[in-house]
Amino acid sequence: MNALRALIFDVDGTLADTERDAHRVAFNRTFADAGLAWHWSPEVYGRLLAVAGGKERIAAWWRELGAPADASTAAGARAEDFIARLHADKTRHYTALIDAGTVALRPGVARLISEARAQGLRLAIATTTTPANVLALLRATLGEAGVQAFDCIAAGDMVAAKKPAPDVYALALARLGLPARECLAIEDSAIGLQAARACGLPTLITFSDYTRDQDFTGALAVADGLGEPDAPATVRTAQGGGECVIDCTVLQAWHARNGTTPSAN
Ligand code: XBP
Ligand code: MG
Repeated sequence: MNALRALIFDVDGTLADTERDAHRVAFNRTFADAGLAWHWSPEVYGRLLAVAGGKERIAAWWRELGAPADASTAAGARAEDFIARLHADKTRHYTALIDAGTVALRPGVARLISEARAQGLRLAIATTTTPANVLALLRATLGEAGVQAFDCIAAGDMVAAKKPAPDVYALALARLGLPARECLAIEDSAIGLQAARACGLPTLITFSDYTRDQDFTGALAVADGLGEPDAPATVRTAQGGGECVIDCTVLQAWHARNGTTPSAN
C-alpha cells in the first residue's frame, strides 16, 4: 500500500468559486475597457469554460465570431498580441476583485489545508490560471501563511499544454519529487479530472455549479464539496453514497482503496 504524502489542489472551482463572479467579471471589464461590444453572461461563460485558460478562451470566442486566428485587429495588432494584451488587463482586473475580497474559499478548504499541513502532508497547486491570480487568492483568503503552505504552484503557462493535457500535474509531481500513487488530486471539472488521471493521480471531485453535470468517470469520489462539521458534504464513491466531512482520515482511507475498487461513476 502506498502512503498518502501530498495533496494537489486545482484552483478555480476547487479552492474557490472564482469563475462567475471574478474571472467572468474581469473578462467583461477588460472588454469594456478595450471598447469591445463583448459581454459574457453567466450562461455563455459556462459554455466557454470548456476551453481552459483565459487567452485560449478569448481566442475561442474570437473564432466563434468568425475572425480567422491570424486576423489583424482594427488597430492593426496581430490577434495573438491583441489577446495577450487583453489577458494582461484581465489579470489586473481579476486580482483587484480578489484583493477586494469578492471571493471566499469553498467550505472545508481552509480546514483541510491546515489539517494536511499539521499531519505533515505536502501541498501543491496544479492550475490553468495565472500564478499572480493564485497568489492573490491565497493571500486574500489565508494571508501569507496560505502562500507558504504550498510547496509549489504549477500553472498553465509554465507547461506546453493546458488541461485536459496532463502537463501541469506532471510539473507539480516533478516539483514535489513524488510518484502519482503517493498523491491525491482535488479537482472540480471533467477536464481537470482527465489531466490528473492521465498522470495516474487518484482524484477527488468537488464539483461546482458550473461542473455538477459533467462526466466524472475515473474519480476516486465525487462530492458537492469538502463539507464542514455543521454542513457535511454529499459524497458518492464506488462503495455507495452518503454524507461526510472530508478530512485527511477520509482521504487516506479512499487513497488506500485506490486501484483495488472501481471508480465512483
Ligand atoms: C480554470 C480556468 C482558468 C480561468 C482563467 O483553471 O480555465 O483558465 O478561468 O484563468 P483551473 P486565466 O480550474 O485549472 O484552476 O485567465 O488566468 O487563464
Ligand atoms: Mg477547476
